[in-house]
Amino acid sequence: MIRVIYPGSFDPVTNGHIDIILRCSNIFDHLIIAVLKNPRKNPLFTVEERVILLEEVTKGIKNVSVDSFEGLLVDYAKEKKAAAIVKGLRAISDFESEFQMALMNRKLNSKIETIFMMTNSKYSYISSSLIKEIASFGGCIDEFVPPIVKEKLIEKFKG
Ligand code: COD
Repeated sequence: MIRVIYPGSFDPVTNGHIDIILRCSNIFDHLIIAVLKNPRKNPLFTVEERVILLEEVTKGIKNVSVDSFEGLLVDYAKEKKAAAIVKGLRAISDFESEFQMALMNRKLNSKIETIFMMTNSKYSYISSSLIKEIASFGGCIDEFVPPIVKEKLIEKFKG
């Protein structure tokens, strides 16, 4: 049984994240999507809202579950008996920070591997921050997020 963790902020989940989730669900026995509770960040969606959105958009995928965590990712991975951490890579800029985090995570726990999934070129330019910015100015985000996420973004910016 190979269980892996896909960690992130997911503020909110985008089609780029979903593509990585779907591809991982075809390779591994079980994928845990782990939403970081980070008190130092100022997210648009609460952790609970982000978890609900992820559950909603992945409900048809049997070997995927959604959870949240705080503290060090390597400690969470150990607790969940995960074989590896999965990260998505979009560009060279992602690589630099992800490379640093992968090496640090290995230093903190030598048993945990980091696996990188190359972005789908269709989604390579999508990020949660850009989507939030576009939505905040009333731009069209249909191609970038599932309809439920679009709906929640519109609600947030109306408020
Ligand atoms: N295509 C492919 N992959 C994508 C796309 C896309 N369009 N968009 C995002 N991704 C990937 C990202 O590269 C990332 O791997 C993942 O999806 C999640 O992305 P985000 O933006 O939602 O989440 P991040 O990058 O803010 O998450 C950072 C972590 C939560 C993973 C990190 O901060 C962490 O591990 N924190 C825990 C504390 C800890 O252990 N710190 C020490 C680290 S060494």
